[in-house]
Amino acid sequence: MDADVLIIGAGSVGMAAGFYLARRGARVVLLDEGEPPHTLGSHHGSTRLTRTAYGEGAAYIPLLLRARVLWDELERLSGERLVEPCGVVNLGVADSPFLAQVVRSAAEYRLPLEQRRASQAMAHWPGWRLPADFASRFEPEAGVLYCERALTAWRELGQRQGALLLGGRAVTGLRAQAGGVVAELNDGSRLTAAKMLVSAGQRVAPLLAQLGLVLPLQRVRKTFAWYEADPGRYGPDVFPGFSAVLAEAIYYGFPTLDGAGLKLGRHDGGQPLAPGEPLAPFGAYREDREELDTFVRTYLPQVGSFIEGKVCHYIRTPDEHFILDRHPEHGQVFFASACSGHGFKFAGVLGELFAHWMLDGEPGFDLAPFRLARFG
Ligand code: PYC
Repeated sequence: MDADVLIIGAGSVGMAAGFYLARRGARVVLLDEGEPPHTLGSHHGSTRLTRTAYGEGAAYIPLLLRARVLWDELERLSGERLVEPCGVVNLGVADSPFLAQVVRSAAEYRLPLEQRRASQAMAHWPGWRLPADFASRFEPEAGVLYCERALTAWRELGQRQGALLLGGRAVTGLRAQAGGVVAELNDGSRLTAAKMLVSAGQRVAPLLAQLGLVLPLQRVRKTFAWYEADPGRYGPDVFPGFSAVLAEAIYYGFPTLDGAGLKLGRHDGGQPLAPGEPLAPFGAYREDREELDTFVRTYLPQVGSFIEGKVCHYIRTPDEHFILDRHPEHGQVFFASACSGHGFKFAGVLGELFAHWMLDGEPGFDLAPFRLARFG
């Protein structure tokens, strides 16, 4: 065998898993089509939100509590600043299901949460202009993650523990055999391993199809952009990261960090893409700029001019919950997919979880809500 564990896709979850597996003494080989961190997957764009009072559902919270511990540990181990502790405010109409779930999560897990009506929120954060029926749910212990720095930290720490990262490699064929897996690569070589984690973003569905599994995934093109913003009004000391659930759309954003400008993206919507289809550049669609500018003009009137926009993709499941599973017939094959645009904050805990699952036989968390079988 060339490795104890082969990881296909060294993006957020794959790179983290490589580190946690190598730290446990496993012989790990990671394959990636690019040289991560890169812009081909779901880990670029500088920043991601991290939140624990989770509007997406209570099933995520045990994972998020562990994730927080691991982000702090990764900062210590790497000596890099990875977390900006600016808090995150969730905005929307007061009785929206998302805000209600944030409040329930905070109550159940005793997480600090500050609740304000629209007028109170605007007095507290004068950068916002909110409709009168809006409310804010502010989680002071939440914040912003520096995503590419985190990838680099896992990569360097994993390599120091002996993990082998092979960039520029695509898998052209995949087979499960007694006691292991075989991967054929685009350079004509083959790799064998006892176990495998498939965490290759848009490639997960086509790769697992070779092992007889159908995943109900949709890839979508997404956009985000930076705008000029006064740090005195929109910097991390005075303006938290945010999610804004409107009747017609969901937006998220970040304070201006290191002078980069306020970053804004739309979470829902996007243009459907086939696996492998190139991403049209920012500005290729009229709405790329229009929907972000409209949000800024309406809700953040003191934010200045557009600076630049970028594109990325989400891989979505129909219910927008993750798929974290093990092949029902080939138990040596594990897969993590379709974090549906809200997964980066979980990368460390998922990497650790897969390391435990592959080495000890147990993931250590209840993964029933994230199993592929829920789609029938
Ligand atoms: O915080 O999970 C998040 C998020 C959603 C979209 C972008 N970030």
